[in-house]
Amino acid sequence: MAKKYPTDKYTPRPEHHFTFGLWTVGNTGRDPFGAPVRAALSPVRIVERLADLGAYGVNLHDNDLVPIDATSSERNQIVREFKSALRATGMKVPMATTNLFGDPIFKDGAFTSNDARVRAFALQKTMHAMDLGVELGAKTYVFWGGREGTEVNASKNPVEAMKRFREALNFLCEYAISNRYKLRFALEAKPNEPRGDIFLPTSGHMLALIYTLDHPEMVGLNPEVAHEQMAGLDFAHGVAQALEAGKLFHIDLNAQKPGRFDQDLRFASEDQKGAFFLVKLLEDNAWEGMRHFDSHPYRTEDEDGVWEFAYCSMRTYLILKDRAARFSRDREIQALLRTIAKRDVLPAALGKSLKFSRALASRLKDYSFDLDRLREQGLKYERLDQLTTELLLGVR
Ligand code: GCO
Ligand code: MN
Ligand code: MN
Repeated sequence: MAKKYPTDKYTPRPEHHFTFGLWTVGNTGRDPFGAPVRAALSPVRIVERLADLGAYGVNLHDNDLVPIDATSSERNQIVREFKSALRATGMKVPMATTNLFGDPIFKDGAFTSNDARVRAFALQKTMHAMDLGVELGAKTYVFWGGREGTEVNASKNPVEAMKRFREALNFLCEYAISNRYKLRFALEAKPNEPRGDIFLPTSGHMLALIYTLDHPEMVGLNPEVAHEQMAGLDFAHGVAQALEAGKLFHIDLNAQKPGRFDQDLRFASEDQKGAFFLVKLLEDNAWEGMRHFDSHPYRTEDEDGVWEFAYCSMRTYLILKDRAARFSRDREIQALLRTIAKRDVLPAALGKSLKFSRALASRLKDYSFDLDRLREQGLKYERLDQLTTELLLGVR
């Protein structure tokens, strides 16, 4: 990539903490209508190439690395080779997860399956996958319930499904605690696909569930750009709520056009303004998590295109980060923001804050507002948005 792109402030380096799933760059382009278009890449090759490009680490599902039917000696051999590639490159595995959707066993869900044997097997598989993740150094463990849903509403009791999902998470928190694993769990919501409807369809639903768990302090969120956009939501707003609640444990960066299937496009290849406000949010708040890409190269690409995709995911993030810094330095934008801040002051008669007291409540009930003035003021958001747009389009 060095030849194609200059070495500059947008050049990714390990300290930027960019990570990729093995399943992302490793995606072979198979889709419901067509066969793979690229050969599978070995995990060792992925680690080596991503390290060359400046990534910090890779994340994985158990079966991205170890096939589901591997014997224990095959498993150990694979893990040994993988660890030596990590050692040689300095790459890390900050996050691990379980594939609870690929095998036909999970066709009607894992933790919410109607079949108790499937639910038990899902726990068994997850415990082994947690052991693997911890062995590789993972600190975050993601739960994406891809098959936890229905096409046929009559087939599952949705109230019971919540209880089953909670029971599984409680079990696995206890498993982590009893093994002294320093893992934090990150729940990932998605409204549909591969199921017609998936339970806990948005980050907000997930957040509400967390506070009903036995160990809410261990559990947070892994919001994904595409998944919230599929639900028609503003991603940065959802992420901000998670951040404010101390629950943003991980993030899946990608892009999506509205009203489509889960496209898993390269980060910021669509909706650059939404991506900008996301990067600005993470950077302005000095969020310490990994900048993880959960996206796929276009099906038109050969292996070169895969590495172009990976490099440019990181490069675009850094360009947007630079734009966010520029936004903070832009005099005209900052002057407009100061006029907004100036309105954030209560009339002297009301005091400094709107925190309840009986005295404030009674003063407030008697206070007479200049309502016409409030009605008539223009807020200058047209100007603010145009300046933001010009900044993003590179003319500021
Ligand atoms: C998807 C999901 C997955 C998960 C991954 C890790 O829509 O396919 O986003 O990529 O993020 O399984 O849990
Ligand atoms: Mn994801
Ligand atoms: Mn996805």
